Amino acid sequence: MTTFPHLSFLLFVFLVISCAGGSLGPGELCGNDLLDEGEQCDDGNQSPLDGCNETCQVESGWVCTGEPSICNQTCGNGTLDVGEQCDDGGESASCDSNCTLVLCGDGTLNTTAG
Ligand SMILES: [Ca+2]
Ligand SMILES: [Ca+2]
Ligand SMILES: [Ca+2]
Repeated sequence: MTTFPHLSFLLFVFLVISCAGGSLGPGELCGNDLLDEGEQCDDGNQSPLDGCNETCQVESGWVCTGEPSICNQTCGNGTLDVGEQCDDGGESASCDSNCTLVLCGDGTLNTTAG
């Protein structure tokens, strides 16, 4: 009886292939440019640090809109968002470009404030 283990191996391979070729799992839906269930964003990739991470969740400090999602950092958009002390759409006399209030000695050089 040497054929039995061989057949079960073939059956195993068939099951794996048919499963992979069936309906897309959550992993495959992220990166298809469409907002699917459970996704906060989909920028067409599964790369993090661009606003929409590898599991299609919006990253901290970013806002994403549309399909495929266009992600922009919330700092610098001119409106005060969560985690920002100020936002003047960039560097101003009272706000650093990283959306923290201008403080002398905070390690952030602000050429506008001098
Ligand atoms: Ca998707
Ligand atoms: Ca991404
Ligand atoms: Ca902002």
